[in-house]
Amino acid sequence: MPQIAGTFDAYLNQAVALDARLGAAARVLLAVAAAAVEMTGLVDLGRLYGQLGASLASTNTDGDVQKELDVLANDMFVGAFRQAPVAAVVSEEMSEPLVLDSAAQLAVAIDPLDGSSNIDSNVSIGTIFSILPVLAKANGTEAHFLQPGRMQIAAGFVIYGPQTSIVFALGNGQTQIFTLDRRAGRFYQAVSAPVIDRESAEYAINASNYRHWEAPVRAFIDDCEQGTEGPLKRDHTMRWTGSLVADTYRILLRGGIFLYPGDQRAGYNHGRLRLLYEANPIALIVERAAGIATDGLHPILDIVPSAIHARVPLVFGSAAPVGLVARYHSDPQFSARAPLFGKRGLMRL
Ligand code: AFP
Repeated sequence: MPQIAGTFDAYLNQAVALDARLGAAARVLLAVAAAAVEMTGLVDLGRLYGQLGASLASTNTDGDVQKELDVLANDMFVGAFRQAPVAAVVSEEMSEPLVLDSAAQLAVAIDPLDGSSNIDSNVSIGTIFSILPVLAKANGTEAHFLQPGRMQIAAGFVIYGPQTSIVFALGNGQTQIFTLDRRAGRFYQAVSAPVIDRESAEYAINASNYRHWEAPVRAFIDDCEQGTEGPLKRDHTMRWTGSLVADTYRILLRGGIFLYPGDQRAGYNHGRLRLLYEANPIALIVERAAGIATDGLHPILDIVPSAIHARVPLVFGSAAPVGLVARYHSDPQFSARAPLFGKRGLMRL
């Protein structure tokens, strides 16, 4: 008889029973889960939402116009946070922080629908969230969000794919994966405390940007491509979904390294991904699964944000390759060896 999986509520109740200070964050996680169930219903429709939504909007008594799914996702999650102890929200969809209950204890940063350009190609997309304690003394609302990611009380993401799952870490706990039983509308524990393999020969990067990368990143990818004939002495494989949550979920379950480095394109010198509501949540759940997350060299969770929408280069996953990339960045002698492999044509067989 298969073990009946524990429910999301039961996990949260147990965590709060062990540490009452997690009560407020648990309520925010319940709000995320409730909004995720609602979002699943819309994401499942894909383009049909556009048609059905338009017809619904035309019958809507408020005369609501048809909204892009990512704007709608923002409204949905902000609405859910109004029912939870949330003092303020930062969102990729809002230029400024939104104050909710100024007496509440938590500040939430969110990417309501990451990977939204993938909706039309039916690729998994997600909602990424970060829960921080408000500061006792803050010079303005933004100050609550300019804390290093190590201060997060909880963080994670919802992935809307073949399954809808919520992947998170709460308090000092290890990463957890709860999957939605659509029939019951409830989340059940699917994977408890996944451990990212220390080694991996699978990397995720948008290889079309090769010519824009800095030398250490080019050198590392060159060495991966050279497989058994190169300095890493093993063949590699590559995956790139264009969806951060999908790549993260795969790495949690089978290892790998994800790289979105800074590059020489205008506006990409700090990469594409945002520190507050993409890199920090991903870094927390990766570290709590025995992985590593850096900006190429330094731990993501130690970085003090310069602004609420600041971007950061992001390298995370299996400890060995992420550590190796840091060495390519930090060790001139080591990276000096690598350019011999990095120049197209030289040393290529
Ligand atoms: P969108 O939300 O615009 O689809 O971007 C998705 C994303 O932020 C992240 O989920 C992917 O890992 C990354 O961008 C893909 O970036 P490229 O399109 O430059 O490969």
